[in-house]
Amino acid sequence: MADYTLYGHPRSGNAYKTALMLALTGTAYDFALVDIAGGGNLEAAYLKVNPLGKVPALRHGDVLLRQSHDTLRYLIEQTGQFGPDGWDEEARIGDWVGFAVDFFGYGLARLRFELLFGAGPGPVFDYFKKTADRGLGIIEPHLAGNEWLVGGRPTIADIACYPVSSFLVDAGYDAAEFPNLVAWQERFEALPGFGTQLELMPAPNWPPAK
Ligand SMILES: N[C@@H](CCC(=O)N[C@@H](CS)C(=O)NCC(=O)O)C(=O)O
Repeated sequence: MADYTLYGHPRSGNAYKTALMLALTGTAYDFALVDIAGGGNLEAAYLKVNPLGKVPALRHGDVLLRQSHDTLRYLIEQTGQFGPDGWDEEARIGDWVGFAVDFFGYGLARLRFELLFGAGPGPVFDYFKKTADRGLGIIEPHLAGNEWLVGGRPTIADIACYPVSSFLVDAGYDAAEFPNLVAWQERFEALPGFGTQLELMPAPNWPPAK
């Protein structure tokens, strides 16, 4: 049994952030599948782990974390990897960790959800597309002159942003229009320990047959 247990599901971009941080830091973990697609996150057993009924959760001994970004910061402390060098970098990393929520979480992730699991194109899709477009309009030019989001090396800024960025095509975009983002994704995917959502959070019968 590993010291860490990750509760998650391969549909979840937020759980993928934690799974990537564990994998990229070489931290062994047991994976506990929470069936968010079937409502398992709202069952009593899981609500004892996370009363908010969301994934991820990360257990490490007596420590129980229920916010993906806390898991990233906690694992910096535990492993000494992917962290900032000083307060200025910490603040810039915070910008991108926030960006991952504000523009990718409420943009790309919603579009992909609508197209794959929701109502498809329509007013909800159009509403979130404005946010997704704004986000892509911020990150694409930033990556024109930067190999990594902050400080010239991979940090939790990249780990926070990569998961939902990988939904680009499923969210209805043409990857060819975002060459800097795609080049950054390729650099990220070449990091030792990288795995896909399904590799890091295996689930039988996922994705569902269409
Ligand atoms: N603030 C949380 C958000 C977690 C979250 O939204 N998780 C989603 C999956 S990406 C979830 O569990 N959704 C299931 C539900 O709300 O029913 C974090 O960053 O960890």
